[in-house]
Amino acid sequence: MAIERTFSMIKPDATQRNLTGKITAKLEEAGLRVVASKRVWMSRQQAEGFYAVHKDRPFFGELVETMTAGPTVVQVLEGEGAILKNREVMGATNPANADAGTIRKEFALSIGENSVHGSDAPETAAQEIAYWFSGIELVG
Ligand code: RTP
Ligand code: MG
Repeated sequence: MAIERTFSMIKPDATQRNLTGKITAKLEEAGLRVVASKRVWMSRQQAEGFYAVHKDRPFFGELVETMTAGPTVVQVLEGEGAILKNREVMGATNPANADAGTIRKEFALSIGENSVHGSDAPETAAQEIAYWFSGIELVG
């Protein structure tokens, strides 16, 4: 399988509970390498832009509120099949449906406060990485 890069975000519910290290350790244990990382308290405008694909969904307002409620850690992860692997380690969007051992099963509070984000396809991974990082910030 090819080496890929994917975009990952540790959401405010998790940074506020001081889970950045524990979540990053789970990503690393799965074979993903952190090639870029920074802490960002996103503005409403940044959150609305990042989640523009969801702008007509009923939960959009709540999503923007949740994502601007505290700092996030934005990361780029690299590894074999990184996009799918990250989604597997994250677990289902709703933690009630997440498999044992996944980040969301272990740490998420609810569907809105579900601790992590991960890109779902190569195209979105490229877009999301470029939204938060410039090329020189990615150190493989
Ligand atoms: P993500 O994009 O954050 O990695 O999560 P995902 O693919 O598993 O979920 P997605 O459908 O893309 O939804 C994005 C985020 O919106 C929040 N959400 N709330 N209240 C609701 O019904 C609802 N549905 C989705 C979640 O925080 C989800 O991660
Ligand atoms: Mg998504």
